[in-house]
Amino acid sequence: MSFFNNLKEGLFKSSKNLSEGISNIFTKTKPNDVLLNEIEDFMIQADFGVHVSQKFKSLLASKKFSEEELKKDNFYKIFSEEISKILKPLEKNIISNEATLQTIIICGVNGTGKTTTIGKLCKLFKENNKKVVIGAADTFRAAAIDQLKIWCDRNSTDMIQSEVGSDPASVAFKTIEYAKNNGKDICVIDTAGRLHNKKNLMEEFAKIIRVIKKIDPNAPQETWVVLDATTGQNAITQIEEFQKITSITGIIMTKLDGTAKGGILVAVADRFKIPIVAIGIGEKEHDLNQFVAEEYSQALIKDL
Ligand SMILES: Nc1nc2c(ncn2[C@@H]2O[C@H](COP(=O)(O)OP(=O)(O)OP(=O)(O)O)[C@@H](O)[C@H]2O)c(=O)[nH]1
Ligand SMILES: [Mg+2]
Repeated sequence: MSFFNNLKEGLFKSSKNLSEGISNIFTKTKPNDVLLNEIEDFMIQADFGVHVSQKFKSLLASKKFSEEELKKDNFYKIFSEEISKILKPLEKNIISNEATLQTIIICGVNGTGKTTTIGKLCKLFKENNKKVVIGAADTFRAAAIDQLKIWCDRNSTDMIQSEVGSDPASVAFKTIEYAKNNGKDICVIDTAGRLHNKKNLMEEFAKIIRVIKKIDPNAPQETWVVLDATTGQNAITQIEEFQKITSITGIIMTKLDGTAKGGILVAVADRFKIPIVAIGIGEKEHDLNQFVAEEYSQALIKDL
């Protein structure tokens, strides 16, 4: 299956909902201002956020597209081109070409898909001949460590762990130490899902960042936040809270296969201008795609 078909299939709900909704708007001829308002409302419902929706409406209004130009098929083209313009500058490669050890911390609130994403990353890194070690710094639950271990074993990837309840910062430290001593290219640290409004948990996250600098002053080279697309606009608050602790260098949005509202990625991109690394479109190990703006923009609204 081609990358594009895979993406389209993964984004099925999002694109079906968007395309159908837009299609319904275009069923009757109506004055352009009514049409534009309906498009704006629809985009807000699809989680593109107020700002992007209004901006798009103004653009359509200012360009004075003729009724002919605003026919459904042509609209799809205009729409995906504009969305792509927002997303394009934010494309970021999952695999970096840096020669030095890259430590990637994965953060995010409970259940967004952090551990699963790390599992998928293991596979991808391995396919790209990267030497990887994973740190199980979610020490709260034994199940969390076991879950990560399964993914690592499946991809013959080393994993550093400690007892349940031990200090996550110390696991992170040991993982980087191991990476340095064993010539690894990439070190990925899994962290516990934390409610972004729980102060002590956020402080603990800050501690991980502080402690790893003792072994590598430039670490973490990357801090990627994993967001669950089905939580909608709440993703905005989550980023704001994590950004108070450290600078977020990449976004991975998961569960885009399970939502009818793929617009949230565009809302987040427009608001924060944080690079987008990858998108999750399923629970299996191959369900992680490098983020490509144009393909995402097209898959979001293509005729099915
Ligand atoms: N449909 C779908 N499910 C996903 C995706 N990514 C993760 N999941 C599922 O989401 C659930 C939670 O995933 P985890 O990886 O355990 O999430 P987590 O962020 O590590 O959770 P905590 O460690 O408890 O905070 C699991 O059932 C995953 O299979 C995705 O892209 N699509
Ligand atoms: Mg987890």
